[in-house]
Amino acid sequence: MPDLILALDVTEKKKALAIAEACAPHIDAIKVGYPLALAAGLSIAGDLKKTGLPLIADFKVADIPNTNQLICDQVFLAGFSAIICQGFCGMDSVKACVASARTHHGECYVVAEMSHPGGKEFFSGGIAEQIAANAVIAGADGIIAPATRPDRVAVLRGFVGDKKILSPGVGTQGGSVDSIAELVDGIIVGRSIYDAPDPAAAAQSYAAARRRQKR
Ligand code: FNU
Repeated sequence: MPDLILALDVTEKKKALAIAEACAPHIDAIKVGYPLALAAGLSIAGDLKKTGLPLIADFKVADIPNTNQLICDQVFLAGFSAIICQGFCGMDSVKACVASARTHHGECYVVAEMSHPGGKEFFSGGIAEQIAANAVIAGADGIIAPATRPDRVAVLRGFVGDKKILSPGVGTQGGSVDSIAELVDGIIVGRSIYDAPDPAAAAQSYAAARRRQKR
């Protein structure tokens, strides 16, 4: 059964914390991206830690190795347990993120292919496969691959073996739990939970849906 990860892209700090607390019993981790981190500051990690859930920083880190390492160090020192980086900057840049993760006993995930329609423009044609293979060689904990294209996730699984695949794009972007759950280790859901009239109920129903799946 894959984890259910809440993408908390809510820019009002109070609202974000209330949604996190309400959804916490039904989810396995919280993913924070630029929208919330820029609105509330990195200290949001300290506030969200009160849920007791792992916190994933989705900053899609994409710089030279030294800068990547400096960014990741700050993320882990703030209390996050995992970082998401881009893979297209090359193996050395990914390795710097992995090294920071190891130093801080955290995890590192590499975006292999993005879930939006434009994600097909540059990630197709073998690049995503190469990024996935590099992620394994760099010692990353796993990759990010699109729930909007389960066929692509199946292909990328062949490149990462037992490494984890976390998959965004379920709900608002058109991906479904039924078509992706058996292929991945984590399902990332944002708007379909936090914009729902009752976010906790929405989280509960996504949790139940992925429980019906085998993996
Ligand atoms: P929702 N996200 C994504 N596609 O959607 N990190 C990717 O390829 C990727 C991501 C994030 O659509 C996106 O930034 F690499 O509201 C957002 O935080 O369910 C979340 O996953 C999806 O949000």
